[in-house]
Amino acid sequence: SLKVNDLTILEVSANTLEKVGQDVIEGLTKTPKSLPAKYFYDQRGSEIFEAICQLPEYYPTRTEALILCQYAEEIAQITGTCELIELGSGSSTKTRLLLDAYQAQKKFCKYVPIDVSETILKESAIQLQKDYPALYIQELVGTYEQALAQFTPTIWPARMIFFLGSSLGNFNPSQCDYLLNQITGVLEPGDYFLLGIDLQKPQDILEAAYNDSQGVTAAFNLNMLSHLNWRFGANFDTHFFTHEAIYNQEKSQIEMYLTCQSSQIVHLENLDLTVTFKTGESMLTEISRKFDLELMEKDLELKGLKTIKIFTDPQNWFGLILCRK
Ligand code: AVJ
Repeated sequence: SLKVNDLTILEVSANTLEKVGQDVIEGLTKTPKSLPAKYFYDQRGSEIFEAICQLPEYYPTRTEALILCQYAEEIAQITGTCELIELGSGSSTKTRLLLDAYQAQKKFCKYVPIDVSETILKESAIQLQKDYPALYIQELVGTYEQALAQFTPTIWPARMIFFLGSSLGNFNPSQCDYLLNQITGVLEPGDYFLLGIDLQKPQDILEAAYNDSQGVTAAFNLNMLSHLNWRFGANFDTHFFTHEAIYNQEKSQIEMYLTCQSSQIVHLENLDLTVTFKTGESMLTEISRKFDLELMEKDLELKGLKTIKIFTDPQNWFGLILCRK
């Protein structure tokens, strides 16, 4: 752990559970090719994501913020003073709605933001500490899996893990099971879990949200290749790839692809890997599942998480589930 501007930054060893880049090797050597969505979030990727959140077509962020705005007080009332652990905190913008509610009720909390992007995590924590002087902040750099493996029982009256923005939607059903079990494992009976999920809605609205007219989502998708270039010494030429996002009705998920427009040979020096792309070959970079609230409630119940309350917006576009172990 190191001290920066009076903030303690715990860095989870990137090597604890998987060899760095092993997932990239696996994704690029299978057919069809795919890459884990976490590689979107280097510094630039996190910045582009912030821009996505402001897009007129991208409804999830503002819809979830609206719900939080309306119900944060109630959530703070229910949980009381607690240790707040956020998975994928990014800029912590929506989190402020929760922190405001706890502060207004004089419930002094500890906040543990977790993110793979160290820069955005540090910058946000410094700004948060200025705005919430009584808040004890301890940020964690790492993947959800790495970070969750660090927790031991808390000395705080309760703990609430929260996972906003429907980032759970990036995981397929078996990965979801693994993550939800890991989350349950960090909670003691009486602790809370707050989950934000994007809900099923007409295809045209969904596809517009991932094919914005300004091309910000395309830049976000392509940036994953630039990220691999600096992190793994790769030589992807982003000019040869194009962004695609389609809604898969059967699986109720948006699928984002990078499609190669001419045949390519790409070398990833640090991974000792060479891969070839055929003309027109598509690589899956993200799934974004659109959930059903009742099914999710049942799923959580099976994991030992009992739903206390469900919050939604008037259009039922997005849902927040508050549950207790
Ligand atoms: C942050 C993963 C929830 O799936 O909607 C936004 C990421 N990808 N536009 C999503 C994303 C393309 C976002 N999550």
